[in-house]
Formats: sequence, C-alpha cells, structure tokens
Amino acid sequence: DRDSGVGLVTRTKPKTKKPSQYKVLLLNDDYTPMEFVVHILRVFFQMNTDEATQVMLHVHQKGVGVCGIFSYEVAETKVNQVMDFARQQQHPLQCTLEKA
Ligand code: TYC
Repeated sequence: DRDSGVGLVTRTKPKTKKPSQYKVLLLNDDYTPMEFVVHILRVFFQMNTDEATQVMLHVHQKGVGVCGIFSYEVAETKVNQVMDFARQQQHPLQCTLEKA
C-alpha cells in the first residue's frame, strides 16, 4: 500500500543544552573602601587596575555592576570567595549572582 506521508518529523539536530551563564554582581554600600573593592576585582576577577577602578566606580555610582559572566559553578565559587574575604576584613560588601 501507499505510504500516507503522515508521520512524525524526526529530530536531526542532537539535543544538547548549552550550560547556562550567570552574571556575578557587585552591590554598592556606604562603608566598603574603594581600594578594597578594586583589590577584590583584581584578585578574584583577574582585572587590571584600570578595569577594576572603572567597574568599582560604576558600582559606586549606579548601585550595581557586573564583575563577569561564568558557568553556575564558577559564578557561585566567586560569590563565596568575595563574600568570605569581605567578611574576614569586616566589610559589608555584597556580591550575588543572576542568570545572564
Ligand atoms: N561606596 C563605597 C565608598 O564610597 C565604595 C564601594 C564601591 C563600595 C563599590 C562597594 O561594590 C562597591 N567607599
């Protein structure tokens, strides 16, 4: 018999999921010294002094800024490193992550 031609379309592309990306955000506060924030950006986000200063000033003026975009695992690790270090130095600096 003739094939009716009706059938399911089969997937040809392999169904792979790109790992989601997450922004690491730095939040402004009134107490953390500017030099400390620049130090954080240099040490944990591999920025040079110029880049770190620009990002720090952006956060200082706008309230929030992006330190970088990473896989969930790396982003979470960075947030924990920044928060642990700030707490050790008794600064109220806040760092968080958000889906990119
Ligand atoms: N606002 C702080 C000050 O005037 C500096 C600062 C910048 C704090 C960025 C936190 O994420 C921050 N000393």
